[in-house]
Amino acid sequence: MKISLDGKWKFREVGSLEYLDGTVPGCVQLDLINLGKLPDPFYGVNEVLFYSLEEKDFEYVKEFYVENLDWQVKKLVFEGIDTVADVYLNHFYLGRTDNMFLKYEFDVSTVLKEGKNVLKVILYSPIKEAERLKKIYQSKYEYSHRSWIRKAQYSYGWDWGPRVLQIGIWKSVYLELNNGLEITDEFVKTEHLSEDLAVVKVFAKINSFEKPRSVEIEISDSEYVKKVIPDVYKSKEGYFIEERIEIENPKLWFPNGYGEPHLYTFKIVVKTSNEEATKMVTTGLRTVRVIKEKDEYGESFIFEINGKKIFAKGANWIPADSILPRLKEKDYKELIKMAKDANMNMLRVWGGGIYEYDWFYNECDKNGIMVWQDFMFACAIYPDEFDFFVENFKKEAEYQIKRLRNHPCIVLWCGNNENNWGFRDWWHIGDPEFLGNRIYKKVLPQILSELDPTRPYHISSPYGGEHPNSSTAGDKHTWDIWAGWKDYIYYKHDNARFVSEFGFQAAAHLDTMKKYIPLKDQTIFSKTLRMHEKQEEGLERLIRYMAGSIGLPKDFDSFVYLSQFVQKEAIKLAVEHYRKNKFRTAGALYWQLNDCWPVISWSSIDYLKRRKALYYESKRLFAKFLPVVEYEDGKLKVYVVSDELVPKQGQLNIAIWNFDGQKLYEKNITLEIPENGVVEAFSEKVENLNILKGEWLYIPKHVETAVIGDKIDRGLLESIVFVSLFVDEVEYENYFVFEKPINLELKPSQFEYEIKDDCIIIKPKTPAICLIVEADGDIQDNFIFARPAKEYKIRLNGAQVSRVCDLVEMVIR
Ligand code: BMA
Repeated sequence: MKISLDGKWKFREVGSLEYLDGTVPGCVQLDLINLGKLPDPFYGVNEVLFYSLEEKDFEYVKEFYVENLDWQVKKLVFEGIDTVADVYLNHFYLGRTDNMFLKYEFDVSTVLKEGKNVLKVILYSPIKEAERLKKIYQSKYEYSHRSWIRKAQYSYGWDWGPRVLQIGIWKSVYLELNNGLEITDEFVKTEHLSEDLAVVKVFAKINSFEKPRSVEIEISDSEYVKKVIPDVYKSKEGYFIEERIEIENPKLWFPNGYGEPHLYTFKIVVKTSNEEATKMVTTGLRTVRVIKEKDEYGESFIFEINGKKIFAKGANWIPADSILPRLKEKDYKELIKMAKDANMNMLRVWGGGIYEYDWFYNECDKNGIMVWQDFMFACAIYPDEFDFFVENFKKEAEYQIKRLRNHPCIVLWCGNNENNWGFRDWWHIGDPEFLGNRIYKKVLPQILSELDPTRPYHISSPYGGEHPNSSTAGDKHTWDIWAGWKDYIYYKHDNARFVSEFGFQAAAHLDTMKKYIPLKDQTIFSKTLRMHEKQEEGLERLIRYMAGSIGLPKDFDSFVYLSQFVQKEAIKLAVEHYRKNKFRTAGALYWQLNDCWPVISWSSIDYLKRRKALYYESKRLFAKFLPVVEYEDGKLKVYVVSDELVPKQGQLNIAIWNFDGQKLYEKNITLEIPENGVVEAFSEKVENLNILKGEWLYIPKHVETAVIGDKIDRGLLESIVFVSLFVDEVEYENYFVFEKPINLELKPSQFEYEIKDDCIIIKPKTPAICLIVEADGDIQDNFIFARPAKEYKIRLNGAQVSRVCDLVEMVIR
């Protein structure tokens, strides 16, 4: 039996006389906001008001009543405490917690009373605790505060996140009362998988004072039921089952875009003379491996699911709030659905956040989203030279692996984020024995070999090859572009084997920006705006890339839109290149899907789950078929990338227009598209496209030491190419211009629109590189490129349109 201790608690700062109303799950920050004692930290510069909390200690108290103590086992369970705390029940000291990622169970059989009980949790400042540890464990290395405490690293402030050091009981608390019967360590392991047969092994440990009278496993999905009576074994540690089960004609779990992510439920029921316990495991049947084979470029890094090579398409996932207990199942449902709708098949749970809530993995299981799961270490050296730290982490790893290993969505465990790259290039310490490596290279492989040998383990992200961030093997984080200020055109030179991070910043949705930035500060360089841009020289980069791509904005609104346009253009170029390079490159996960507060960041979905231009573009970029247009060696080329596992026939239309609205060229092609590959569908010299004018313009170009004029035919600067590919009656579109927008002879688009039946229908008379529909809700598509002679029908989902504008008119010319 479970007795929940969630809900109302009392809390106070240690030393204060007054108790306030608090909530569990929750945290000090959230309680103070709810009480009106502190404002919303995300508005304006309110973040700074929260800094002083991190130096303080807090006490949470709950009085509760228990009626019946007639149980043999009485446990107090904390699903999660953030982080350093002492726990007391009825003034008896139960113990200390020091890891946010652990579940804590205390035996309270001798202290729990019938009637009134008082539970007290004293939470200590994570900063002071880090100082204390530093003093005790004198080290020659300078570890930062955050490295000492097993706590979400982003909460100390990140280059997209505010500094909000959450302190509190962030997950549920309950009493677990029983007579000793419990099912633990359940693990459904696929041993063999083919079209007609799956062989799985079901493991579970049964804690019981007596030999169970009966154990049953029921395997089911909506159409299938099978019951098995497993043998029960006894060992020194207790009773357990290890049953081999065959499922004929199994339905497999497939990633998004490759079939249904089918799930089975395994229900384990155990009975003793006086008790019954049930455990449900919902899982999917699939195989996974990373193909690492030597080839002409180095060594491949290709995910293979159910025997098929999969190009990984998706993004990096960060915690969806800086105040975690605000997150609810609904948030995860919405965000994972959005990832699925954007045709993503993989998310990487990045190591500076948290092992996500169950909701996250459940939704990924259901939606076919593969998960690259980091362990929670990021961008730092960690004190694993000390056994206390390693022992603490071992418990964390054991708990989290057991908690997560039944989720078919998880396809890879990864030791950390960027630390091995850091050893080499940031801290210049080569490949040390400690500082984290003891965990990544020794502890984790060992624990995983025992607890979950079913998935590959990767030491770090990035990792592989001679250099941790190499292009010849393993995965790579491509940051010379954006972080390194390089032009985004250089994505085309990135031949990494798997790009697990690359990204470009943009402002949040305009409405989100306006909601959190006070009106008077809605200017590009206001201090407030700069507090909502967390990367050093982030705004400088935004301006640099705008200037290099399209030009500077006329006003604040234009700034928001232009930033989103540039972000989407840069990522478009990158993803097109990476996908066209399949399987030399076998994955493209952009940094980052989501936000934890309203900020200018690399995300495609902002904190309020509003879509940025990149989100809409992602749907096109990650679709099953992608037509890519390039201008190479004087030729216009169209490639078609296919993620379909069988060959297909397609109809390709290529049309070139000038910005005045004249069609200059058109061609229709029927083509055979190879399975899971790339084909060159069209190649023609520009001379044969009826677009050249024989009139030269000079565009500035960097040659050797100076920018000089580069001669280019005016026709190229006045043209825009639209491609439309039909496969199985679905249209896949793209557009292409011969130069960056800043060099083009752009003209504002002429278009009309009407609103009918909850749709907006846009009818362009002349081409547009980017039309923006301003509406007060989430509409089906936006930031569209548009050609004449086509109507663009966009579902409004009930939103009201306030205006439709052309991005070209937002630029200072
Ligand atoms: C990588 C990530 C994050 C960071 C991002 C953007 O370094 O792993 O640590 O937020 O790039 O700079």
